[in-house]
Amino acid sequence: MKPACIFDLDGVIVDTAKYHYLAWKRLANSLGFDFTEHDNEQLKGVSRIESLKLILRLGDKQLDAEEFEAALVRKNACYLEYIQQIGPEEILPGAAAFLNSARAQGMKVALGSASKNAVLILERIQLLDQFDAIVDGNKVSKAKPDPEVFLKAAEELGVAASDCIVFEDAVAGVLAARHAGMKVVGIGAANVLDQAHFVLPNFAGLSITDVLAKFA
Ligand code: B16
Ligand code: MG
Repeated sequence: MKPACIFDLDGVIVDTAKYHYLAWKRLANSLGFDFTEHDNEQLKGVSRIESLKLILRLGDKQLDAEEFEAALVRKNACYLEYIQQIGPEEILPGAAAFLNSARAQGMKVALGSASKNAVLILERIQLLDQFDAIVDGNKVSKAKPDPEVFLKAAEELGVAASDCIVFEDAVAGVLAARHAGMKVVGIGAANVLDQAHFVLPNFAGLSITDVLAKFA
């Protein structure tokens, strides 16, 4: 069977990590501690709830259940303010052309993202109609590195997990793809994403043919 592609969103298709960072920083500051860009690295691919737990640990801060829920709502409201401003110019280098190259080969394409805002972001960057299936944080109950998001994407596409190639920028996401029994291409730094089959710095100048050649 023809392989299918499953793309992570934040950090693979679009650069939204900086907006997550700004929103979490504002929340942390309002709770009385700082949150650095370095800390933010740990949140890549991590769900909203797990991200807040991690941030509170970093700030040595405890919230009761009601405050925790309110903090999640505040962070997302702030993130949405940033997201409303984005457009296709925020698509990462080469990502749209790469996606197109897979579709042009007749390959099925899915999104596999932890974000509950994925559809809104795809709308804003005008790529919503480029996916045969979209599995996001609203459709899964277990966060990456659990394989649920990618297994669901394969199921929605009607392809076997072993026929899927996942593109991921986060360690948790690479592990999720591995746990799903899929091939995985890391997008980012090779020393960080060392569990991927191979790593590309980004999609610039590449097409799906280059990736398929590596797996041949
Ligand atoms: P939201 P991905 C992930 O998206 C982000 O990398 C991560 O930083 C974020 O906390 C998570 O989505 C949840 O996002 O708050 O929008 O639901 O990389 O899996 O596409
Ligand atoms: Mg990501």
